[in-house]
Amino acid sequence: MAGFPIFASRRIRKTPYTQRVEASGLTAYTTYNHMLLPAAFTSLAEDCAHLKQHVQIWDVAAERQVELRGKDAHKLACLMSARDLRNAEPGRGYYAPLCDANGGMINDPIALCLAPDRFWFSIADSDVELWALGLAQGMGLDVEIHEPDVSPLAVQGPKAEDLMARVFGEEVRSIRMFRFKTFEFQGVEMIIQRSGWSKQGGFEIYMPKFALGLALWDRIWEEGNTPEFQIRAGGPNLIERIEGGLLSYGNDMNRTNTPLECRLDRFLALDVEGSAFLGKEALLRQRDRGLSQALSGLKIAGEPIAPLAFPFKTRANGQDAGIVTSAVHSPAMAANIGIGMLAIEACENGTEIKVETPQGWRQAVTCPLPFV
Ligand code: THG
Repeated sequence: MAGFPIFASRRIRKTPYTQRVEASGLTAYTTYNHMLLPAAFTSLAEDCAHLKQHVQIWDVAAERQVELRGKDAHKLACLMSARDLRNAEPGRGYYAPLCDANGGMINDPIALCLAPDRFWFSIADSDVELWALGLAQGMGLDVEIHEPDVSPLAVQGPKAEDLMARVFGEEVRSIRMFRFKTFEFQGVEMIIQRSGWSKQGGFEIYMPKFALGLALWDRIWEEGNTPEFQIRAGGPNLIERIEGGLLSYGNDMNRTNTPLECRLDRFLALDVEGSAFLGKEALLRQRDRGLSQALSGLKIAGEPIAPLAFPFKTRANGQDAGIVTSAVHSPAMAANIGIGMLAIEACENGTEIKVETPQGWRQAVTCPLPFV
């Protein structure tokens, strides 16, 4: 696969942090919600090793917020979310699969309850704002929907809490998982949540003013650029997130998949009496019928594979056995690890399949997620 440059344009939005990211050794971008998202700095493997030891600052402004506000905001949030938000509490975030009427996944955001009549969906890569606008218009709901000027900046890694306490005060330590509190930076209030798309711990700052981005970055950098913290710029890391079994919408699943196929059962309000979200009936029917495919982990034999050209084809017993949606070599596990949407028979732990990698057909064996 040749790599071709992508021309910059107004349709691929810069973030408040782009200048700093590009001055911090960025080597690869991806795009997400029509915005730049840093994908690699030194190398995936070195970025991953550093993330597990120290602390990193991540430009995740591309995790855009879709705000629902007004009389019917809660009603619309509950309709859109397959996770039960009927008793959502202000100050809490909820990992919330969103489905269409057939149970197909629209997105898998974190839903933040800001107030009883105000929600943010902190979205993965699909146009949730348009989906929400269409639903509200079609149903005649009284709700304002927009994408606010909010650009998350993540601080991730085992030293994240100590660094954040230096910048925002000891109070940040009291934030529990997925909860958030409001803090002030240069006179501007911002939400800080204990969250982030890694398993190494950390926080996300919902920075609410584009023009303040560089000052916030610089303040964190100044505090973190010491032998104690050894801060580096980073981003969601392909190796670390596959090891941890974090799913990537658009890669591991899309609207042709249901959250049951994605093994997200524990986040679904299927057995909650009175829940009435879009896709509920379809998901109940699929659960009764049984799945024909599902996400599974897998280990791929041989030399390190290139994380390119997804999806990979698979075969088992001379038949198509589904696709590998993401895969990479993990130095820590000394193995090629991946995630696949595989035929249900192949999902049984220990099933041997064949996988077509960029370096040819390889032997692979399925295993549960997460890997670590
Ligand atoms: N943070 C914020 N917004 C986001 C993401 C984020 N938007 C895009 C994307 N990431 C949304 N998708 C996910 C997917 C998984 C998780 C969070 C967001 C996640 N999952 C944990 C897991 O699966 O182990 C735990 C979920 C739970 O226990 O509730 O963290 O990262 N702001």
